[in-house]
Amino acid sequence: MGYNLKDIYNSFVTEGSFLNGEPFGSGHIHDTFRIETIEKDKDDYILQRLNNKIFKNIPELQHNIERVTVHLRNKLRDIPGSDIKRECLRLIPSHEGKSWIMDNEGNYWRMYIFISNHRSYNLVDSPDKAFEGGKAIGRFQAMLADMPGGPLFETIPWFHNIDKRLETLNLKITENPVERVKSVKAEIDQVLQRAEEMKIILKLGSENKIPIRITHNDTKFNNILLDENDKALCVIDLDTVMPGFVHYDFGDAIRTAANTASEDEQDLSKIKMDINRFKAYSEGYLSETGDTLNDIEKEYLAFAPRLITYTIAVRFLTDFIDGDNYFKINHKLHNLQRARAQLGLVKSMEEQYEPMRRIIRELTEI
Ligand code: ADP
Ligand code: GN1
Ligand code: MG
Repeated sequence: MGYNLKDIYNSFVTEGSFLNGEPFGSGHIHDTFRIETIEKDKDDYILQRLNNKIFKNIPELQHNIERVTVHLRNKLRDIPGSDIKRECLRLIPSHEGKSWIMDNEGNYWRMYIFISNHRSYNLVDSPDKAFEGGKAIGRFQAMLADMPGGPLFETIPWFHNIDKRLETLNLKITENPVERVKSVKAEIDQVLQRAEEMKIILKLGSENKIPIRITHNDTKFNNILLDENDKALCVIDLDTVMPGFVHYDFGDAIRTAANTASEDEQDLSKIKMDINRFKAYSEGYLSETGDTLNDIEKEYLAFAPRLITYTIAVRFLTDFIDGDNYFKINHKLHNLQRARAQLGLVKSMEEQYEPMRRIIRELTEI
C-alpha cells in the first residue's frame, strides 16, 4: 500500500506542513494514518482511506458526518468550558471545498484533526473507565436528539437487523463459497439455537414500543476516546451514525467495555462479562439519558448486550464462511476466533442475565 500520503495530505486545507504519516489505531474497516506536522505548535491529523466496498456511498456518508459534527459543535459552544477541538471530530475541507477527495486510483480519503492527548482502550480495566464510556455515549445520544434536517442517510442498510444478518449467514452456509462450513458446524449450531429469542428488539420496534432515535451504531470502546485523566472526551468513528434503537449502542459498548478479555481471545476460559463494569457503564449512560428513555427501552437495556454480542458473532462467522471479505484479519482463522470469543461472551452474559436485569431495574426504578 504505497500511498503518497504527502500528496494526499496536501489536497486538504491544512495549517502545518507534512512531516510523516504512519498507520494508526486498530480499526477493522478503514486504512488510518496519523500525519505528523513539522511545526510543533500545529495540529497533527488523522488521514483515512475510506473503505468504499463497505460504505457504498461516500458522499452521503460524509454528508452525515458533516451534519453530525456541526450539530455537536453548536451544542458544545453553549456549554461553558468545552474544549471543542478535542470533544468533537473536525473534518478538514479539501481545496475544492469538499470533506473528502478521490485520488488518481479512485480511492476516497478524508482527514480529521488528530485529537491530542487522548487515551484509547481496546480493553477496559476498571469500572471508572466504563462509567466514563457510558457518559460519553449517553451524552452523544442526548446531544443528537434534536438534530435538525430530517433523518440521516443509512450508510449500511439493515446494519444491526438480526433477521437480515441471519438471512445472510444462512445464504452463505448454503453457498459455502470457500468450503469452510463443515469446520464450523458447532458455531453454527450455537448461533441457530439462539436465533428466535434475538428477535425481541425488532419486534418491540415494529410494535412502536421503542422509538427509532439517532444512534452511533459502532460504540466499541476504542471508538470512545478518554482524556489524559481517563475522563470521557470524544466519540469518534461516526460512519454508522444513523437511525437505530438505543439498545444497539448500549449493547455494543458493554460487549467491549465489560469483556474481561479481548474481542478475539483464543483462550475461552478468560472470557467473562464483568458485572461491575456493566453496572458502572449503565450508571454513566443513564446519568445522561435516564430522563429521555421510555420504560420499555430501559427494561430491555439488560438484554441489549446479548443481542449485539450475538449479532457481531454472527457477522464474524458469516465473514469466515464467506472467505474474509469484510473485516480486516491478521491470520487465516481470525474471524472464526473472533466469532468463538463473542459466542463465549454471549454465554457469560446469559449466565448473569438476572443480576444484569436487577441492576437496570435498580438504576432506572422501573
Ligand atoms: P475504523 O472504522 O477502521 O475503526 P476509526 O474512524 O475508528 O476507523 O479510526 C481508527 C482509529 O484511529 C481509532 O480507533 C482511533 O484510535 C484513531 N482515530 C480516529 N480518528 C481520530 C482522531 N480524530 N484523533 C485521534 N485518533 C483518531
Ligand atoms: C467494526 O470500524 P470498527 O473497527 O470500529 C465494525 C463494527 C464491529 C466491529 C467489531 C462499519 O468496527 O460493526 O462491531 O468492527 N464496523 C463496521 O470489532 O462494520
Ligand atoms: Mg473504529
